[in-house]
Amino acid sequence: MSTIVLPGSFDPFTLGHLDLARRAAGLCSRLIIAISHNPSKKGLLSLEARQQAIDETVRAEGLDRTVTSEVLPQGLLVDFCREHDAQAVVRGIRGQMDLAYEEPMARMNQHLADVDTVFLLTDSRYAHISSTLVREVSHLGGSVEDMLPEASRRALDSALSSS
Ligand code: COD
Repeated sequence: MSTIVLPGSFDPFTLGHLDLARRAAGLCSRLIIAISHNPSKKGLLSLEARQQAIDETVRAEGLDRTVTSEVLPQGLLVDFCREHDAQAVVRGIRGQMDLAYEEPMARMNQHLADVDTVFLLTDSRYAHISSTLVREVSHLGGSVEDMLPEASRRALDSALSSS
């Protein structure tokens, strides 16, 4: 049984993330979406709200036989991979900037625990979408409806109305 971990902040989980998860799920028998608090990013949704939106989306897309989600505990991603018997991490590459950000992390995870990273090139329909820009656009009153699955839209609306 092959297991791959898709780590990320997913704040919120976008159509780009969904496309990545769907394609990664096709490469393994189990895909774990690991939701992380990234200290270098200012968060909006709680980790629980992100997980709920991901789980609803995964069910709605019929991916729940292969894809599960977990909140990443504090600590190293490679320890999480070891605990879950995962052979690799998967990450999406939208362009050169993503590659520059990902390369040292992938090398470090390889060095620490022999955990490889599989990179998937983002579908060009989603290459301009990032959670950071989605948060900014929606915060400033712009529409992000066509960038998010339904459950993420609801989670974002609810977080914005209570912030
Ligand atoms: N289309 C396709 N893929 C996309 C899109 C899109 N539109 N947007 C984002 N993605 C990809 C990203 O490239 C990334 O691969 C993945 O989706 C998740 O993206 P984000 O932005 O939600 O996640 P990040 O980059 O904030 O994730 C942070 C990590 C989980 C990498 C980080 O917090 C971490 O590694 N934590 C573990 C601690 C650790 O082990 N540290 C040592 C690392 S060497």
